[in-house]
Amino acid sequence: MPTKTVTRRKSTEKTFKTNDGTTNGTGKTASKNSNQAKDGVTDTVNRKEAQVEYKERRKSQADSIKNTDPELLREMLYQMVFGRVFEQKCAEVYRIGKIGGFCHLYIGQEAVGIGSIMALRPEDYVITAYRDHVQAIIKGITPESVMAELYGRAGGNVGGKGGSMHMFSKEKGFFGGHGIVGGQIGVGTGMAYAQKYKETDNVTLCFFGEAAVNQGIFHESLNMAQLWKLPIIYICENNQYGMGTSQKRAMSISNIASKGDSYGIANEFVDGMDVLAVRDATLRAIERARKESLPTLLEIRCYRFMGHSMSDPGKYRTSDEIKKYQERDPIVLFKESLMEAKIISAEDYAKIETKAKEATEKALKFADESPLPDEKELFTDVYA
Ligand SMILES: Cc1ncc(C[n+]2csc(CCOP(=O)(O)OP(=O)(O)O)c2C)c(N)n1
Ligand SMILES: [Mg+2]
Repeated sequence: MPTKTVTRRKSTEKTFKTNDGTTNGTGKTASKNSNQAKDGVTDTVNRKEAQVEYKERRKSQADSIKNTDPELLREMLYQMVFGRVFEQKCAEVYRIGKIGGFCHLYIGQEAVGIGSIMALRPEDYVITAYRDHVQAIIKGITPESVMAELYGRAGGNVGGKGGSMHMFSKEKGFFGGHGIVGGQIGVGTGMAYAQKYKETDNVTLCFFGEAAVNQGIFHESLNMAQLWKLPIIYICENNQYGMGTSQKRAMSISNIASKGDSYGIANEFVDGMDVLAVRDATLRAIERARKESLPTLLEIRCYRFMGHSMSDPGKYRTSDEIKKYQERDPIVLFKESLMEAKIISAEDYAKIETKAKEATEKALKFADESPLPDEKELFTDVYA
């Protein structure tokens, strides 16, 4: 039988008003997709198109730069460069066996974690999946303790017993590092419930990949978050692949932001190669969460430059596709925008790179010198 799919599609994708019409905090229907991607957006290999997009991003960054503190802009660039250098080193030392087990890198996605987490206050919470090294550092866990954790040493933030996927610090409000796809969405929703129950005005950022959206926990959590009006920002990092499976092959409706409409949750599609677009969208969501105690779903479109993990042979995508996205590198884009706005010079950038390399070396030295966990730690902190 020939396949015929289109006729019912409109009705599944339309937006819905919440019961009282305003409770999603936008004052209108839930969808706020002004820059919503059309069908499939950026996943065709077309270099010319990529260059045009790059120029457009530069223009929009120039506008945001005018409204942001130059010191903060420099710090954001430093953190992005540091995240990149730190993880390039992780790949290097993994290959010589200093890091064992799973290791998922964030290279290419830095703008998402840095743009959003740097918009928070220290008392706010973050919870994420296993691609967690850079996000943990931005939330305040030291690079030394992240590297030592990767090395499985006692100086790691969970004493060397968690490893790459399980960075954690209650003091810093970073609640993992979770290996079960989607598991953190339910826990994060509970964290936001606690923030509200205790009458704080703090918020939770809950990160997950696009593959987690197909899990039941995503839908159950979003329903509860809007029903109970929880101060949570769900950040779907849509890097377009779940291990070796492209989103196109796994998801019936690729417009993830619009899935918030099913639960009356305010939602936005965001360009994840543009750190300032991420920051601006997160600030809007934070305000909604703090002032009105309402959730938001952000779909942040990005791309991972490395494999799913260090053991991924990467046969499911072409090198041309990867190159196309590397041409839109979020760090290069931001650096060029800051140079054009005269916020940094070429000399400043060279200093930023040197500082990032030195900080990475310091973390490596700390990890190398940190002892293995003591034998008596074998049965502490073990719950199952
Ligand atoms: C419940 C569950 N099913 C399957 C897996 C195996 N698995 C590990 S990562 C992954 C892909 C997840 O992709 P995505 O959520 O898009 O995150 P990304 O790796 O792209 O950051 C899968 C299927 C798992 N860890 N947990
Ligand atoms: Mg993914």
